[in-house]
Amino acid sequence: MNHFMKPDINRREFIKGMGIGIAWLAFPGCMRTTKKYASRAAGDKPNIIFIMADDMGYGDLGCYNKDSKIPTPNMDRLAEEGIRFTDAHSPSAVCTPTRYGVLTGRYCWRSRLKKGVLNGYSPCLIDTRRMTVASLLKRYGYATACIGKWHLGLGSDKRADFSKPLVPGPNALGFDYFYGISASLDMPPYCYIENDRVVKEPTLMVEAGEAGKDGWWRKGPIAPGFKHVDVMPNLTEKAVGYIDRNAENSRNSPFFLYFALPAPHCPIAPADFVKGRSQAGGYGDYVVEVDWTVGEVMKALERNGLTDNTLIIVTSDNGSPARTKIKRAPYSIIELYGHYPNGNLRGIKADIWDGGHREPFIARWPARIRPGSTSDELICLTDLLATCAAIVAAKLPNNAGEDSYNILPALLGRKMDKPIRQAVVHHSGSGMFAIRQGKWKLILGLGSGGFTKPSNVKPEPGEPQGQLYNLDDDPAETKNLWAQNPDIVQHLTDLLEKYKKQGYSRAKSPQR
Ligand SMILES: [Ca+2]
Repeated sequence: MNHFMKPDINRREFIKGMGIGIAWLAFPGCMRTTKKYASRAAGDKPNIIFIMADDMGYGDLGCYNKDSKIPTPNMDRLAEEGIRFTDAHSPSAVCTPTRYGVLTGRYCWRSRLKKGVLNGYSPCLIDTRRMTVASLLKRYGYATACIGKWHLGLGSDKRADFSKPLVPGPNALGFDYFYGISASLDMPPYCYIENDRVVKEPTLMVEAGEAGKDGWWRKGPIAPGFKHVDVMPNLTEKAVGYIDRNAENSRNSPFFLYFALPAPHCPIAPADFVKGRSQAGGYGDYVVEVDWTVGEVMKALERNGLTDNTLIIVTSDNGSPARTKIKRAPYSIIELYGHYPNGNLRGIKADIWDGGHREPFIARWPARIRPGSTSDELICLTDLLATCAAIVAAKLPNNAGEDSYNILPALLGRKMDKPIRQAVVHHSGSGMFAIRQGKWKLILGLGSGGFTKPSNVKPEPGEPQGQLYNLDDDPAETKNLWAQNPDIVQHLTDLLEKYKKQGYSRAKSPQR
């Protein structure tokens, strides 16, 4: 099979395309009033697929960066058929805390994890009494699945025992079905897990991948037959199989698929069929594989007639590390290939600068979202929970989604007189804070807070204690305006303190 054949636009597709246009004309009111929207949504809930790549940058996709050295035709097409956000942020610049925020609608720094990430044996981070996107949607009749990289901890022991049931895990947090891997693909144990059991026990040992090479991973237990290079195609097959199996039922009981890809995080392990497809080395080829996966999901929707009423979102959990002379990757994508994985943004994965956490964010839902649109609305991946609540016309309980805003009005292109979010809080790999409101971004510290050196700089006496940037004039964060704008520094510092102290940042106070 040629995985890169352009999909044929046949007559059926053409007529379906016409249908989308007619649907728009039939429901013009749904664009203007939330009430009308909600009443229709209650009887016609969309399937929801949330695809999150791992370490894919803002500048990797052609639709975000015309100079990208990586062909991403499927994600570009998704953007053409939906909406592309230019100012979307992951709540953290590293893996675990972003995933916590996506599923719970709450900033992870409010949990026990104040910096860094979990490992493959860590206990479950999310309190099982807490609402997740999956448990909310399940309550509203959805079938729910998590496929891919979990990285939110399994079990309650200090160190998980993979020969025993891994409880609590995704199944305890609202997912009917889980298939995937414990953590990042460079973290042992290397084995697949289905629901709460390993598919094959990791009874063998594998040495660490060679330092400085694309294929680097940590030494540790591995299941017989497990190959890193197979993981992306296997997970894609599982996700597509899930869509096929649920297609028939989805008219009565829609599905939610949280599909967390392990690529293009290291080990850089592109499948043979994508090798050489990009002009950005193995890393670029692995992004091509991400794009292939998105294309396979789109095809599965098409062949099952589910495209129109499925909301599919594609994003990433943090910025690209650009393999920029960090730890085990002593070379630079930028220097070797002239490819800028985070576009013109400053910094890389783990940093507090936008390169660490401003993400590609594409949403397609032909029944509702106007094709080919873009939005510069400031949003955060924690917004998934409140947005899903709005889609199923549910009221978010007071003890859930403390940092989640409903971005449905922005997805639907409604005219708004003020921003949806009051502000977004950013958080770096080492736990440095920043807060963004309108054009202003305040960073509570000096340095990157992440992988770019220096990470943390102690201010000299009389020097600014942090960084203040005007992103309208200076999107690359080059001119620190802290000293000139004490009022703005004070206002944003106070707002961040308020969010920390009160335990939430969304519009309405959760009552406890
Ligand atoms: Ca990541």
